[in-house]
Amino acid sequence: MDRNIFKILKTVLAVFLLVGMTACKSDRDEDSPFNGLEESYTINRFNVLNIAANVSGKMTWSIKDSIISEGSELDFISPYIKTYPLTLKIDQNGKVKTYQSTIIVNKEPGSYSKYVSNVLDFRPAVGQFTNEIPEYMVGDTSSSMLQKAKGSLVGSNTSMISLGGFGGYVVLGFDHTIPNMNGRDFKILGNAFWGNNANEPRSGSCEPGIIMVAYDRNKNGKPDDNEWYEIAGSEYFKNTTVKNYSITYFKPNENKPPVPGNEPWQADIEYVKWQDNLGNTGFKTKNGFHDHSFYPLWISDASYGFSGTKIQNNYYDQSGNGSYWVGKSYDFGYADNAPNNDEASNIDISWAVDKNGKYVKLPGIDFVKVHTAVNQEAGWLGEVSTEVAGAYDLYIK
Ligand SMILES: [Ca+2]
Ligand SMILES: [Ca+2]
Ligand SMILES: [Ca+2]
Repeated sequence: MDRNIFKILKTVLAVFLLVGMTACKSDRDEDSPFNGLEESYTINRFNVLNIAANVSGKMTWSIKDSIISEGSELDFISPYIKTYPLTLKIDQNGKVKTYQSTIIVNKEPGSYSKYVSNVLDFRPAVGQFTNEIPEYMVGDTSSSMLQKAKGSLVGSNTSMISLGGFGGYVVLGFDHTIPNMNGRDFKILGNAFWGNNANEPRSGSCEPGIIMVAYDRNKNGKPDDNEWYEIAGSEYFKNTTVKNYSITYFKPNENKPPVPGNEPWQADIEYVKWQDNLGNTGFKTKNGFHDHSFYPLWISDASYGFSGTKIQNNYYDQSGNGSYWVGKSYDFGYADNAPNNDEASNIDISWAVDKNGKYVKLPGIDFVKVHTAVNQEAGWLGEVSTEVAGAYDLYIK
């Protein structure tokens, strides 16, 4: 009996000791000093390597002489198959420790596409090319229209889609992370072209679209709400730009008697009613060149809306008599705002800002969203509507 009690006591004691030791061990781990970098890290190109130094102090991560991060975590990405010498300096109240490592960047298995690999969402606003590119057929739904947008935009052999007026958007995905290197990183294809007025060389058919970018930080294959950042183009910080603009379009009754305007092309000047959050309201005109619904026919709701950044109208009547309208190209940072072979169609991920307009440092991006940036009708040309004809990573040759 006594011996048995002793045995039980011994076991209980051992359990206590074990629990105590485990507790001590985990306590010690949390307070433990940074154990240094691994001897080397291996990552495939176009993938982000994350290294965290869980210790207080001022960090400086560098490759040779160039500082690549000053945060407690390093997000490293490279488009090159290469070995990089990595140095981390940690300054704790003047006491500096230096750690060395190497990052080995390998080629990915298979090969990545430089082009769009997926279209995740497509929702055009009201427009003369809505229901036309891509073409709506009876029975189409938002998911079959999304498939059509995919057919247009995925891969190297693309055709364009139209986003309609303000707010209409498309969301594109890539099969890898487009790295944010020095300078511009990716291109969005549109159908912009220059006009023939030598006094206005950078104007013509320019229908700017706001660009948003997302880095898939949580690696769930989706752009989450808190992963989106806006590319601050040349107009972003100007007081002519409206952040958080929103507009609602009301589904027209296609059988109502039209109200023709003074111009022969104005088939119905009271066609689609709209209102915005600035107290403006009006009608979008039905253009006689397009005899079909301008409201997406797969959307049955009585109204639908969009919100986002709106920039100043860029079209004006150059002829003075309504015959020749041109759009001025903005300097940088927009889609469908300059010809595809112009530097202005290339985008630098470093232009990304958060909701407060503060620049963010992204290692790269996995998703791009484009929405039509202006709410303007340019005479007989109709509404200014961004077209998207694909996109590509500038680092994959
Ligand atoms: Ca860049
Ligand atoms: Ca995500
Ligand atoms: Ca266009």
